[in-house]
Amino acid sequence: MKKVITFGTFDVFHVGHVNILKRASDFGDQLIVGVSSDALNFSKKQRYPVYSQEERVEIISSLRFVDDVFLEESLEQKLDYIKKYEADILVMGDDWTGRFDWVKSHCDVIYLPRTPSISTTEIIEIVRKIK
Ligand code: C2G
Repeated sequence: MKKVITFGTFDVFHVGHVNILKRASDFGDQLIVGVSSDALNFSKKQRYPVYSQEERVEIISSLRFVDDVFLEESLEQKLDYIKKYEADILVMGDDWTGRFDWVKSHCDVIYLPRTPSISTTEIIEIVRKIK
């Protein structure tokens, strides 16, 4: 039984999020997702996500290729989460390339190419312009 773990905010859920979660799930038998908390987002970006952490957890939990979801409270706790969920593989988008290589002593780390031309920031900009 191979367990895959991945992390993300998944705010204003879009097809790029679907793609990475689907591809991550193909690397093992179970996919566990750490959804970054509102407080973690605020500390990184000085703004809260559009969707609350409860809504984001509910959306991710409803996907058929996701088996377990938890709240990611801090980036530094990656290894604790990997150990707790006994993950064999960490999958992240390639905007994070190299950033989590330090957990390689405990599990495989794979960075997958992002889906081009779509992002939460871009969607927010487009919606802002619509009057
Ligand atoms: N993603 C993607 N293609 C896009 C947009 C996002 O593959 N067009 C991927 C990202 O690379 C990431 C995941 O979707 O792996 C979630 O993206 P974000 O919600 O932007 O997550 P982020 O804020 O980067 O949080 O511990 C790490 C953080 O929790 C990651």
